Amino acid sequence: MKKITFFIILLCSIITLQGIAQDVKKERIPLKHGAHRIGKRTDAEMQRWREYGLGQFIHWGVYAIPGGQWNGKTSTYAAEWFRSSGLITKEEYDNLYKQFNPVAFDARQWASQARQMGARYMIFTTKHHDGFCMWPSKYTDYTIAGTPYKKDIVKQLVDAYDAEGIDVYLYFSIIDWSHKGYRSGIPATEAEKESYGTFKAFTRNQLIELLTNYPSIKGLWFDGSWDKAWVNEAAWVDELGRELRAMHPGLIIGSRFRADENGARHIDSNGDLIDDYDQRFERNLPNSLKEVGGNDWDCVMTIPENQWGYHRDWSLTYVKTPYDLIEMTVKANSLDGNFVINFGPDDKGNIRPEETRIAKDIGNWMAVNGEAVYGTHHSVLDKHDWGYSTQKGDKIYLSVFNKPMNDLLRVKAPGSKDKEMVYVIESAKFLSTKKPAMIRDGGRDKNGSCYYDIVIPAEIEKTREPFVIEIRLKKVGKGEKSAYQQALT
Ligand code: JFZ
Repeated sequence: MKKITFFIILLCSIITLQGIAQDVKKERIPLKHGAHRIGKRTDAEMQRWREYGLGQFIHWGVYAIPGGQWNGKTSTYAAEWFRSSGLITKEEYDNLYKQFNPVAFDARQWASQARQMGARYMIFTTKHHDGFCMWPSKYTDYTIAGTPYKKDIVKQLVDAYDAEGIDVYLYFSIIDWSHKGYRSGIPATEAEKESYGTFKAFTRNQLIELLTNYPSIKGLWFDGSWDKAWVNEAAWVDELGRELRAMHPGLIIGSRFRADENGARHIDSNGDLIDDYDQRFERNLPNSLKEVGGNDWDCVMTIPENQWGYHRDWSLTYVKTPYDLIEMTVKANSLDGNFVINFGPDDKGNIRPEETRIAKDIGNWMAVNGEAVYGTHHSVLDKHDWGYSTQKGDKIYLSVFNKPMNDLLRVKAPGSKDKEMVYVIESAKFLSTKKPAMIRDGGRDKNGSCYYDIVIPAEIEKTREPFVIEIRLKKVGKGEKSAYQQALT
C-alpha cells in the first residue's frame, strides 16, 4: 500500500513539474528590440510580395572585372568575395573601379529578359561587402561616378524594371571594407567607438539617400549584418529601421537587418521572427511547412554552386538546369515562400549566354504553367512523391517532376471530418494542353481519404517536361463517389 501511495505521489509531482516547466517555456521575456509584430504582415504591400512567386537577384560590382581570375590564377571562392581571395592585393582591388566601364550595359534589355523569365521582383546589389556603390553616393568617392562609365546604374535599373512592371528591392551590405570606421569587432575604446560612430552615420546616410533617390523601390534586402559590432547596436539599428519605414510607407525588410538586445538574429529571444520575412533559407530550401514556422520567407539561389558575382569559369561546380530551378520555384511556393534566381553579369554589362538560355527556358515553362506559382500557397494535399502541389482559391495545381513509369499519377485526397462525406476530384486538366484528364478511382482508406489515379496521356508523356494538372475537389456523400467517378471516366 505504502508503495502505491509513493508512486502516486511521484507521478503527481512529475506531472506538476512538467506543467511548471511548460509554463516557464511559455513565459515571454520583455524585449525592446525584438519582433515588433507577432505573425505575418497583413497590408497590401506585403500581400503583393507574397504573390510574386519568382524573383531575380543580380550581383554586379567591380568584382566582375577579375571574374574570379587574376594573373592566370583561378579562385574557387565566391567571385564577389574576390578581394579576400588572396589572389589580388587589397590595393589592386580597391583601384579596379577606375577601369569599370560596362559599355554593353542595357538596363532595358535586362528588364525585358527578367520579365520573359517570369520574375515579378528583382533585388539589385547597390553595394556589396567591398563598399563599391553602383549609385553616385554623396557620402563616398568609391562609387560609379568615379569610374569611366560615370552613369548611375541603380537609377537605370529601377527605371527599366519599373517600366516592365517588376518590383525593385535594393540589396545593401552592412559590411563595408572601404569605410575607415567599419569594423567587425565591438569597439572597446572611446576612439574606436567614435570611429564606429562615423560608420553608423555613413550607413544611415546612404540608406536615406537610397530611399530618397529611388522612391519607387519596394524594399531593402540587407546582408553582412552578422558582425558583433553591428549586432551590439540593437537599439540604434532598431531606431534606424523605424526611421526608414516612416520615410517609406509599406517598406519591406527581411530578417537579416537587425538583432534584438540579446544578440538574437532573425528569430528574437522569444522565438518570433524579426521584421517582415525570414531570410535564413538562402541557397537552402526548407522541406516542410513545420520548418517555415508560419512566416513569410524567401530563398535566394545561385545557378552554379556558390557563385553570386560573375565568375569566368563555370566548369568548377555543378550548374543547375532550368528544370532544377523550376522545381525549386514550385517547391518554394508549395511551402509559402518566394524563390529568387541569381544572375552575375560580366564587367561589360553582358548577362552570360548560359544565364540567358536558362532564363528563356524558365520563362517558356512559366508562360504555360505560371498559374501554379503566382499567388499560390501550400495546398490542402499531403506531399506526394511525384512533385509538389500549390493552391489558389479552390484550384489545386499538381506540378509533376517525377513522372511514374506507369503514367498513372496517384493523388490522395484529404480525409473528411464528416464520416459520411468524401472528397472526389471534380475536374482535372493539363495546363499545357488545356485538355481534361481521365481519372481512375483508387479506393478509400480507413481515415476516409480517397485515392485517385490521374492518367497521363501520351501527348504529355512524350514531352519529357515537368507538367501541371489543375484540379478541383468536391465533397460528396460516400455513396455518390462511385457513381460520380464512373460518370467521369
Ligand atoms: C552573403 C554574401 O556574403 C554573399 O556574397 C552573397 O551576397 C549572399 C547573397 O549573401 O552570403 C551569405 C550570407 C548569409 C548566409 C550565407 C551566405 N547564411 O546565413 O547562411
